[in-house]
Amino acid sequence: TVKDSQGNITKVVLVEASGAAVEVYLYGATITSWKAKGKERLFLSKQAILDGSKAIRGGIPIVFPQFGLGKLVQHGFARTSNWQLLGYKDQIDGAKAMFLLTENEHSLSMWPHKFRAVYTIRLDSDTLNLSLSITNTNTSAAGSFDFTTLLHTYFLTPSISEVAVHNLAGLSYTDKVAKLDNVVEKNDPVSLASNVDRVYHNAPEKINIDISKHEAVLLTKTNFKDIVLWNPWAELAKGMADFGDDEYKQMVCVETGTVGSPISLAPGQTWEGHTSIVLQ
Ligand code: TA6
Repeated sequence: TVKDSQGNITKVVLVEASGAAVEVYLYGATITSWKAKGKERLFLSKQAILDGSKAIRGGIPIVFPQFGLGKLVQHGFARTSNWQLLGYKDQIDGAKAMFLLTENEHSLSMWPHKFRAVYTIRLDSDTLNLSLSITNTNTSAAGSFDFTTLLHTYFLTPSISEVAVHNLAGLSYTDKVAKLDNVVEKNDPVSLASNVDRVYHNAPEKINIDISKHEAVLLTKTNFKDIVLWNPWAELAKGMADFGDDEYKQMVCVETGTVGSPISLAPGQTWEGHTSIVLQ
């Protein structure tokens, strides 16, 4: 654990027996690095702001309780909240860390609900397993709430031109660039050669991603319905203070979330979603 001058933990470095490692900022419970088989697998902007004043540009920000624009701040407050470290273990069969976020003055000022979010990271030699559970801890019967949620994963690639995302053909997607709904994906695999910002609805549990000519990952999801595919490309990159003008060439966001339609929880109910990234 890394502490600040007041002795508060700001970052956890989790190392697994094979040498695989993740770095997690308690700010947003944001994974900022995942090294496996000796290589960094996630993109983190060289201009990412890491002092807690803005969501971290890269790694795996947690989007909760709102994906995108809406009543709350863009992508909700989870990624800009200080989570608590519940505990961590370097286990023989994998290293594990758990983080907690509950309602607080900041969240209640935007979203009048009591909740408990528990984020579990489990690391094996070639796999990163992520679980997010959300419990409605409101007491009154009227205390149901809806939310959308997503793991905003930035994959590192040597070149965006080598990226190919499989298993999306035939899906209906919302194209946020063309501002079109119900577009049917005809390509298999999908490659990116311009600004892409799409929500693929009801995507399969297994998505094969060619990261480059020589590397691939298998992204699996349970209880996350949708896949978001995003690359800002050159124009939008220029307008992002925490993102280098050319960094769009080294990243692709392939995100697992339930964003098309909200999840509803009555008091006492829990939703849990899982995502794993396996090196191929
Ligand atoms: O990943 C999809 C998306 O919703 C894009 O529309 C883009 O806004 C991106 O998230 C990044 O959002 P941010 O608030 O982190 O700049």
